[in-house]
Amino acid sequence: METLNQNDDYVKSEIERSMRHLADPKVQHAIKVQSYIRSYVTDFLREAGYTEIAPIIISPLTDPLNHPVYDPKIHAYGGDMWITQSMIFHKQIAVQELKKIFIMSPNVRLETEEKAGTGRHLYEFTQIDIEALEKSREEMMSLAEDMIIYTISRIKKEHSEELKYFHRTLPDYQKPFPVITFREAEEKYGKGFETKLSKDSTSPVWVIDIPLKEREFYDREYPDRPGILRDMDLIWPEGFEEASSGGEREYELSQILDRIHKKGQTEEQFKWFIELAREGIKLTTGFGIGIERFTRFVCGVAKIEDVTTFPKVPGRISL
Ligand code: ASN
Repeated sequence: METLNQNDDYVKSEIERSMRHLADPKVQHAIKVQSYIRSYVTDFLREAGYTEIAPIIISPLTDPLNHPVYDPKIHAYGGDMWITQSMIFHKQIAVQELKKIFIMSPNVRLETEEKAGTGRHLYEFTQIDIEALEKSREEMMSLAEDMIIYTISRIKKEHSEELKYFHRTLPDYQKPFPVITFREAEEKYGKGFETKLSKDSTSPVWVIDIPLKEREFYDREYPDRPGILRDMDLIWPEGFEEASSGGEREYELSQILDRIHKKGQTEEQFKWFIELAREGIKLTTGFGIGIERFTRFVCGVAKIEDVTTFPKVPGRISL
């Protein structure tokens, strides 16, 4: 197979596409909205006592994810490192000392080609990733609600011209957002309920108690409900689907090992984290919200590519 990034015609057409994209007024307006969202969520978190830490780009430890992606592995210095898929473990470690943190965290997830047309997937994106020490899931859900309400209300107040450009009206969402358990959602909407739940909702809605088989190993199990986790996803309304995922984290070594085995993963893959857990870590809880998805929702646009400068659509090598 010819390597796409070595073909001159491909490079030329991609550059032209990038230039057209950047010149598109819709894209320019959405990028402004993204910039306001970045500013308001960080204002809110600093005010709430959270410290911003710098993103990690490469490490021997990253999120395994619970869905198949191409391996972003780099071989260097006689060992393997991964490009960050999420900073989950770094959050959990840093917050032991810093107590309340957030990161504007660029993530690379080399999604498979069939995700190209979803309107929701980019293989490089940024999430605002938040973690706090010894807080409960419910406390963090409340923080997320305040953050979203604050951000949307500032955009409505200070940048109504941008919402007008997109013919977008956003209600004043009320706290607490509705909550549905994973089981209730499956009973009501069937398997893979996210699209239906999102279309059926007029407010962001929480899905809680997501089972282990649907998640990575690191979220915390209810002590008395094996296989059910103290975690939460936030779903945007109006069909915009997933906004956020998060949960309380497992912190006891025996639980962490048990979970890695149950998920069919190897201790070798997580030895840096296992070693830390052996030293002793405390309960932490957090979540991450995709900035591009947040922007897509606020602008009400169909394609996530339209809210960012250099979109990386799965399957395409792009600038
Ligand atoms: N940021 C997410 C969390 O805090 C993890 C992820 O992005 N996979 O749970």
